[in-house]
Amino acid sequence: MLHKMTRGALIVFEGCDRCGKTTQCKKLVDALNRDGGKAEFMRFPERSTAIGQTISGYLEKKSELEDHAVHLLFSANRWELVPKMLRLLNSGTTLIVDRYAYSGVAFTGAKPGFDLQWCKQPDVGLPKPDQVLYLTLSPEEASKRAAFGTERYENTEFQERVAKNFEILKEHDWKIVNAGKSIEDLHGEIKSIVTQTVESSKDKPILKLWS
Ligand code: FDM
Repeated sequence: MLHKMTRGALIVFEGCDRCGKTTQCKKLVDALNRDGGKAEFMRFPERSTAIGQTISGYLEKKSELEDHAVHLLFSANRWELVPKMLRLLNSGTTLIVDRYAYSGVAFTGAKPGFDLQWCKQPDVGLPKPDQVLYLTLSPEEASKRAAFGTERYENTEFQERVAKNFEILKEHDWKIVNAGKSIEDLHGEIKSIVTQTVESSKDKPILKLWS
């Protein structure tokens, strides 16, 4: 008997700096693969491409770029990965993605003179996540963690403006997860949410973001 191939789910992690997004993404990919599913880790910016290398130089403060121009590069970096994302999703692989268009809007929108509506436009039509997990951390918990690094945007004042933008971008179906707990407890909570999403997305079409 022929079985219809079911698709993978598009799972996006967003949240503040140092809330443990990357650690959780990687643990989740390992757990899903161990359970017999197919899952892959992706992150944005994806620094390995030509566009990604330009972005990386900018984040490392090795180069300067005009704010609108770099915003469009971050978006282009997502669009250039869309064919790969769709290929993987349609072949049944769940994608666990560390940052996506919401970071794009929240970060650029934290710069003076930027309007969130303008910021969203270049990402309209990207594959829409089946689930966004938004990791939050209280300022007290955040201050207990390692200090900020030296990349662009890594300072308290900017991050506070970013957090406000995430609050505005947040949609009713986001899962808000308090990251102020142990790695294992957080992982357990996330895994149970994502396992349900993987199941419920199987027969649904992939929708388009913000359209
Ligand atoms: N960032 C990330 C943006 O400004 N725009 C974007 O579209 C994306 C995806 O880049 F400061 C910022 C957010 C963060 C930096 O850092 C990437 P990490 O530590 O590699 O996630």
